[in-house]
Amino acid sequence: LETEALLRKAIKKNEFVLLYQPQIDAVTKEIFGVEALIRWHREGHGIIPPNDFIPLAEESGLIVPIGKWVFEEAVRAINFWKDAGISPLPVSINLSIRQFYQAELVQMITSILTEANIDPALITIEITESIAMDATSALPILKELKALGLTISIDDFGTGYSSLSYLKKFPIDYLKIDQSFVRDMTTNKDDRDIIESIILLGHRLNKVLIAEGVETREHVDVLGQLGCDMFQGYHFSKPISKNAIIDYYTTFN
Ligand code: G
Ligand code: G
Ligand code: MN
Ligand code: NA
Repeated sequence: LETEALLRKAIKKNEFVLLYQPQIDAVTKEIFGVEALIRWHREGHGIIPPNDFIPLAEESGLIVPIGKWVFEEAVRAINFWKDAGISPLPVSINLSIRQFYQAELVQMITSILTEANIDPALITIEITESIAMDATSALPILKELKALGLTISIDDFGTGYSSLSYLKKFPIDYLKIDQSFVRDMTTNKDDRDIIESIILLGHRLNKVLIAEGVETREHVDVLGQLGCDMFQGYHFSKPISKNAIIDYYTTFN
């Protein structure tokens, strides 16, 4: 309850910060889009990573107002980049299952996009396989979001307790290859074979493949040979501020 009160205060005091990690096109090597990743700048305690407060935000339901703030801030960033004169950058936003239980998720997203005059195609929703397995609550909402023009992405692909059947039920555009497979892919043949198989499966189903945790030049080379479409990881950039995204863009595009 203590931390819950602190989270409430953090919302009021506007202590959350959104960082953006570049996603790189494997062919052009240009920035294609970004993933939004939240941080809590807690007074007197420095920067708190999401794994240390998102679970509590989910339990307490505070993920709903925090999630709303994430959308508002992401949309401000899109317009900020637009004003800076760089070509539109799609933003991927992580959604917790708890956010699918809120009645007005679609309404909330629609009104934020309409008010800011943002093309829905610039927003990608990232969900995990466990959310996809909760088909009764997630599927109708994802279909609505897809119909609005948003892009749907499966995060941490291949690591959840799930069956592959959701791949045909859900309107999925992107698969994100989990960083646990990428980490050892150059030393562990099983990991490399799993990645190769995910890419074959994904492409056969017309999905765009994004590799996470791309840390080395060797990762880039092997993933490129395997046909991966996009890269995200420290080899290119850590998550950075919306100002720094402009510097990144002007340096590399
Ligand atoms: O940035 P970092 O790698 O520390 O993120 C850790 C986890 O926190 C990731 O699994 C990510 O999905 C989650 N996360 C980051 N930002 C958000 C957010 O805005 N909303 C939700 N629900 N989860 C987030
Ligand atoms: O679970 P999700 O994929 O949403 O979270 C991604 C997490 O991975 C974020 O916390 C982000 O900071 C982190 N991350 C991003 N790139 C790399 C990387 O190249 N290596 C490692 N170890 N972590 C990364
Ligand atoms: Mn993610
Ligand atoms: Na991931």
